[in-house]
Order: sequence, then C-alpha cells, then structure tokens
Amino acid sequence: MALELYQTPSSTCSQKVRLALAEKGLPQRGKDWLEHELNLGKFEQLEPDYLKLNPNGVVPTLLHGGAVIIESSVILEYLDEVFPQPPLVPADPVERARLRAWLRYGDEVPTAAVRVPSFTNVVVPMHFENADDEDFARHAERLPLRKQFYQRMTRQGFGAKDLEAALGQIRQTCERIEKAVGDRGGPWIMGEDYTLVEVQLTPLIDRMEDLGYAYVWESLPKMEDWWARIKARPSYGQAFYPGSRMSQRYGKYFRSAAELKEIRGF
Ligand SMILES: N[C@@H](CCC(=O)N[C@@H](CS)C(=O)NCC(=O)O)C(=O)O
Repeated sequence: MALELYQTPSSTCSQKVRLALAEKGLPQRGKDWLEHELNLGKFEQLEPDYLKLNPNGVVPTLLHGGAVIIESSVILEYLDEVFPQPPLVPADPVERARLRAWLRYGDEVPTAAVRVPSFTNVVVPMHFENADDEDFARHAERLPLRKQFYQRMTRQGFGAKDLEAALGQIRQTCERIEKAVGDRGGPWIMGEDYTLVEVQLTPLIDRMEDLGYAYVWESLPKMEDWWARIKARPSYGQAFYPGSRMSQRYGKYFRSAAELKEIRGF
C-alpha cells in the first residue's frame, strides 16, 4: 500500500490527516492506507525506530512511496498536492495566501491552546498524578519537542490562569470563524468551498466539545451552524470513528470540564 500513516486514534493532529484523507476519498484504514497505531500512553512515539522517521517524537507521520512526511499541516498541503481532487486549497494565489495565514494561525493559537485542557483533564490524570517528581522530570527530559512544555505544566497539570488563557484563545478562534463565515457569505470559512482550514480546525473544536467546553462558543450562531455542517459531512464520521475520542478511549482518567471544576475548583 502506497500510503502509510503512523497515528493515534485520539490525537487531534492524526485526526486532521484522517479527515483530509477522507475528503480525498481515502477514508478506510487497512484499505486506502496502512495504519501503524502508536500508543502514546506507552510512549511508543519515543521508540528509537519511530524517532528515525519523526525526530520530533510526535504523531502523525505519513509515508508515501517511501517518502517520509511529518508535521500535520504540512501533510495536509502535501495530500492536496498529490491527490488534487477534490481540491481543498483555492486556485487563486491571493486566496491561497489567505488559507495559509489561517493554517499558521491554527497551528500557533488554537492548536497550542487545546493542549492545555487536553493535558490537564486527561493526560496528566492518566500518566503523572501518581508519578513522583523524578519520574516526571525524567519523562520530560526524553521529549525532543515538549520538554519545556512539560516543565511549565508540572505533573499536576496546568492551573486556573493557564486554562483561562487557553479558553480565551479558543474563543478568539471561534469569533474569527463567526466573522469569516459572515464576511465571506459562507457556508465555509473561505467562502463557498470547504478547504484545509476546516480540516485543520475540526479536530480542535471536536476536542473542546468532547471535553465539555462547548460553552466557549455560545452566542456565535454562524460558527455553530458551520460546526453542524462539518459534522454532517461523511468525512467527519469516517475520521472520527467510534473509539477515537478521548472520552471514549480514556474512561476513568477522562475528566470533563465539569468534573475538573468539581475536583480542582476551576
Ligand atoms: N506540530 C506537530 C505536533 C504533533 C503533536 O503534538 N502530536 C501529539 C498528538 S496530537 C503527540 O504526538 N504527542 C506526543 C506527546 O505528547 O508525547 C504536528 O502538527 O504534526
């Protein structure tokens, strides 16, 4: 099989790639692309053989005809180039520049923000609450890309201030979606066509909804309609197959927004 994807079902960056594959008519694991599932809980992303493919020690990694492609947003653009139909990037250069500006914003702001509740509500309870400081520090040392992130987070997870700041960034993203859909006449962010911008943002909004933070986009009716339209597309169900959300996967370790508030007061 020409396409191989190293991925994790519940990873937002893997979900992005699965969504792009589904939009390109390549939705099925095992049929359209070969799946290598990595268990992040067992730190398989840090195994030496995987680090040879992806020195950053993160998923996803795409293999296509022997070429190794890393970085989920780069993978999205690559897939659009090698599978041009249906196009997920506008033909006009100015529109393409607008799309890329959205992709950069998506990587810099909401992608980073979504990590804060994801780690605080699920990853920390699962791996680190019962670890000691030394184990935690040793794990952080092993991470090619996220050592400082872990050190800032601590093994208790992020605190109220960081969570509030992250929710503010998600709110900003949702307000920008509201405005773009309104200004460009919809139904999508770039206007008439569904593009990689939707592909990039979908897993982030889905994660926030899964964690119980959908209240962040209250009173943004155009954004809510946009979200309903995304969920109605066949690609959404194909990429977010049963068992691919944190709430379905991590059972007793999963803390919703409401549960976190009860336990930690924020
Ligand atoms: N910039 C990278 C980030 C990838 C990333 O952070 N992946 C997460 C899952 S969504 C991961 O592998 N985390 C492993 C870890 O935290 O150790 C991309 O977009 O591909």
